Amino acid sequence: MKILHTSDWHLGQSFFGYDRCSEGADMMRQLAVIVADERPDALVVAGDVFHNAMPSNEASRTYVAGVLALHEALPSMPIVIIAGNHDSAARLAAYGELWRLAGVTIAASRREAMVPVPAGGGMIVPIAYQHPGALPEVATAAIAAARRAAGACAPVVAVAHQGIVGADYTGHYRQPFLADSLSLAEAGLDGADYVALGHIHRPQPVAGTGNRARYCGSPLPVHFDEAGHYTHSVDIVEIAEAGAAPVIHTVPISPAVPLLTVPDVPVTLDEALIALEALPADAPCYVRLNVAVKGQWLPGDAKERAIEVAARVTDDNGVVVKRFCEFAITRDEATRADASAVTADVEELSRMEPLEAAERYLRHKGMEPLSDDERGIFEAIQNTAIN
Ligand SMILES: [Mn+2]
Repeated sequence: MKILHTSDWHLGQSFFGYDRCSEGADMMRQLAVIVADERPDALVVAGDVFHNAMPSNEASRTYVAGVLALHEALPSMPIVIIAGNHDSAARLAAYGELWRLAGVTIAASRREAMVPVPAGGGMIVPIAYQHPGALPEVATAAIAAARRAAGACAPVVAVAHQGIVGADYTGHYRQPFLADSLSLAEAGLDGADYVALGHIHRPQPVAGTGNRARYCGSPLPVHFDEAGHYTHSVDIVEIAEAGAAPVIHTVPISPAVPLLTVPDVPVTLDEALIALEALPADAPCYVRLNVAVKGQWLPGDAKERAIEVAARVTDDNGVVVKRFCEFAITRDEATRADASAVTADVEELSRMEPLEAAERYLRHKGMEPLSDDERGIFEAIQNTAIN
């Protein structure tokens, strides 16, 4: 049994005001080529198809055209898609019946999780994202039912969207709540021969499982911290029979518009602007400027200056080529020490007035202090809470 495992497409992401649909379409064209080359028995998408619960028309169109092209690349190949935490399950499932005509199974609810999809002599169990409290019972029952239906020798693959304890979130665009993480056994997923996981954007096996459970990672970086540290890719997974160790190889995906942090090390604002100016202008990129700051703040006109430098090069459609997005700020030693002095533990925080918490937060982030008006709002809140 050979499957193509992908997840976390995040179609329709708006990135600092730029629409990334065309990059998603390009990624899906690369996927279609991989499908034609590898001829897998099934393609599984382990959740976070869309970046938002309410994707734009353009994002929906990108998805429909892309999935249809994947189907046309290998019409006999079942495609199994589950909802992730970013997706609206109901919205994703709305056209489920229509998608069946193209060999696509959309699992967006508990009921659909119970219906395994036969592929390559084995069974695929789609388990849509759900509350970690509900997951174990659903997953255990679904995998056991698939095992019964498949017979003793046929491999069973579970597809799920869940944080698993011990996963490496380095570079992930958002730290998860640790309470959401379960072990593979706690999640009810340990009965499958392979667990195709989504949720974490860095490709990796689940520690201690060999390669029996893996995050394939997002095919495109969703945030600057995910770019440059590792290669984004999809996985080809081959399983000989039930109980056999999965054999994995990864196929890289190249982003149509790379996310660049410029330069590699923090420099002064002036030096960073020179580096932005010097970037090649033959292909579009997103840029985060890597700036070292003495004292608390960047100069007030830093953003305007960066936008002005970036705006000097546009493509034939008038779109800026070097898309300045934000600053990565490194503070000098003295400022860092000051920032650490404003942190508080949970106990201390629970006793703290909102005004003080807000002021400490702003100091910690190196942002400007509250104005008198803003202080007034906090004081009003505090007085309301007391009365
Ligand atoms: Mn995701």
